[in-house]
Amino acid sequence: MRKLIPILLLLMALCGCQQQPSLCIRFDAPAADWESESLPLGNGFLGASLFGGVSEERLVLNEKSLWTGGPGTGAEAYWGCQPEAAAVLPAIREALSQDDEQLAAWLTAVHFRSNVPYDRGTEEPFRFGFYSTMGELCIDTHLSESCLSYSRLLDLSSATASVDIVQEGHPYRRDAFISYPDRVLVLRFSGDQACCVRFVPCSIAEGSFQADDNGFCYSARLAGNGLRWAVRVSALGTQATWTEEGLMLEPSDEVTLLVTAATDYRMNFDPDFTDPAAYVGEDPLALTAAWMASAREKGYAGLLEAHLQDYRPLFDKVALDLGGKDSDLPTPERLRLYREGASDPALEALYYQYGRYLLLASSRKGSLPANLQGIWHNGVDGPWHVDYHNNINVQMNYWPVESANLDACFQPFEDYIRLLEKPGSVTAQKFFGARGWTASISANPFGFTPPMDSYDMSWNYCPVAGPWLATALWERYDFTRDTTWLRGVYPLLKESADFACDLLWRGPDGHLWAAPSYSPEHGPVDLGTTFSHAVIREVLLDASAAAEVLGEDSAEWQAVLQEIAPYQTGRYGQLMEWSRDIDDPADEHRHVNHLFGLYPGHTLDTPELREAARVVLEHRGDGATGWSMGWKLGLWARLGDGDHAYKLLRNLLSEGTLDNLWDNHPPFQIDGNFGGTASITEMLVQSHDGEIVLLPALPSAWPDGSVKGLCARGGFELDLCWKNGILKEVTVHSQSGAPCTLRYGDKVVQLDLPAGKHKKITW
Ligand code: FUC
Repeated sequence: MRKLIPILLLLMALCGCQQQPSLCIRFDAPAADWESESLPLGNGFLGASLFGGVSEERLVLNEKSLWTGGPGTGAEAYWGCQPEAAAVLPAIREALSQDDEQLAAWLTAVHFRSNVPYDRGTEEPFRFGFYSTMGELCIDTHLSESCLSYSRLLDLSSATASVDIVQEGHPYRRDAFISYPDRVLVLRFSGDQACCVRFVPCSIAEGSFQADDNGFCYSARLAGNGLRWAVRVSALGTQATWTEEGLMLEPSDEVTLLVTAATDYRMNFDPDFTDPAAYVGEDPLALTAAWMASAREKGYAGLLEAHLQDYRPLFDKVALDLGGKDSDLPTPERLRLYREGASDPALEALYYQYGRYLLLASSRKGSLPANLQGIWHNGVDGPWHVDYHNNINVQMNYWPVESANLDACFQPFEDYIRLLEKPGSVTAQKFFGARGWTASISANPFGFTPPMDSYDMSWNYCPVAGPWLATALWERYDFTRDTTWLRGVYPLLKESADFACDLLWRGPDGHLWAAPSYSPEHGPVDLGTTFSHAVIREVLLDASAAAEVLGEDSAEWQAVLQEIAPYQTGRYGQLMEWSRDIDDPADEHRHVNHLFGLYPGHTLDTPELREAARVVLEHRGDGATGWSMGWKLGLWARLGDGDHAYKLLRNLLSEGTLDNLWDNHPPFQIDGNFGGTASITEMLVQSHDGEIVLLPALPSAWPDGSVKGLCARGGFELDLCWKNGILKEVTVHSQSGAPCTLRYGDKVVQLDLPAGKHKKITW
């Protein structure tokens, strides 16, 4: 075997399959700024951002359910906030059919709003609520600020962070990780450095400290909704004494701090709308105590082993090599050179894997889904209350979940949809007189689904938000072919399709229109925006496909699909955003929702429609917010234009990315990271049109490379290897046993692989 290794390496190099570069985000100084320089760790529930200070280590701590607001602030007022707007729909539709957009817009703005404001300053208690940081963990050390060498890094392959400091000839090291199986943050100090540990709670906490087993516990209650939460800190490897100044540690060569945290929030899929305690669950003191006792028992080595056993198999499912060399340079320096035009495909691969890392760290079974900042937040409240935005953001968070082989992260998204279903059925009924359920733009963990109290339709009116969410359910099935699971989620999809049908209205021309509708955050109120129709098409196709798999009836949806107003091309050759040809070619608005049918949907499927979509992309330009660039990257990939997609990737990394590689809206908003990862996947493999297309948008910047473990619809995993821009080899692993068609350029191969088998094809 030994003799074979050099030959194997040579063969791999010849075929462009080099070894995966090491995947680290590196800094050569402590973080001076949380947003751009801290390093994120997480297990879906608990998040921490590490600063790596020399004389004082600092970590911002988050627990994803630490939310103000909800029915605990006054159940009656919270749930009884939706007017019977449906009665006004005929008048709005009549106005639209008379081309009286002004009246239609006025009636919609006045009636399609709840009485819940989005602006925190306008009511007390604030019912919608916001996500808040728990506080900061600060560890004083014996070290002085001057050091001989310093390195701080986040290793994506092990989900561990480390800090290495050399001072006066002595090495000091810190290692940190957050374990999903043990629900604990582990922070080890090697070399005698840590001396005092303090927890500084966020300013809205009302709580108290108590000494605990070699540590302390802070337990608190939020004013307003009464949410209870607790943080426990405990030291291993030294004697620790709780004092008023903090937890004092005896000198020791190795100290491990353990942190557990929880709130009493519980997801409730069937809430009683009159119960202020509808979302109240287990006692956080008991939970954190149990996790802590077990973590202390396991010790550092046992916790690390369990963490790696959990994390590594999930992360290692995908390996990506886009060529180029890994670099020891600090990441900000690499980014600086990149912004100046340097080629760094290894940085692009790192960015890709970072999106996978971040989803694994912010979305694991049992937790709420990744929010606008994933799980990481620094402060009381934050941009858009760090909530769940249903008109692109939360969906984009989950775009890479199947294609980039992250199925372990999906469950929170399914749970989120379930959280919205029952309250969303009230919204569907009251606002639209419709069956089924839906949501609006902003949501919270307490099932908030109506539009906000605002006359500004631009951000609070989006009735197809629910159907857009529901399309993720079919996507998961289509990738996994897990029919038992599909049976369980089918009611959510069916009810969403029913809602979509009821949202439509037969217009004067005989077609069905989503009247009134709105192009997200862009307007104006319209007879039927392209976006709304595209989402409705998608959910009806998805529900029909699911019905076929399960032997259910889909006749109504099939009939409606035939009658929706068709896509229209306007005077510039553009795909029209509205029912009227009012698009402005100079408009560079960040939302490109009317291209939903190109990506993530799949109904812009003729050469003419794709050309019309291309015109829109040309008009909108290659800039905008982080998430917008992440989306455009995927849209260009779907058009098969690898070089233009690559241009968007460069823009995203250069202009929409912070030094710690977090996506920058600005401010930090995580969706662009996930959109970036999903869209890079689209450059390498696509499977939305019934075939698996290999390297559909390979840019000339990546002549040689390889990828292992990308997923395709139908239940397949793919390993690819290319050289000089040409596919050399593909291995197809079948999980479902379904037949598949592989396409590379004009060449097509049909495969009929039994489940569990794989086949390698040399192209
Ligand atoms: C949508 C976007 C904004 C921002 C916000 C959180 O409203 O239009 O750009 O991303 O979500």
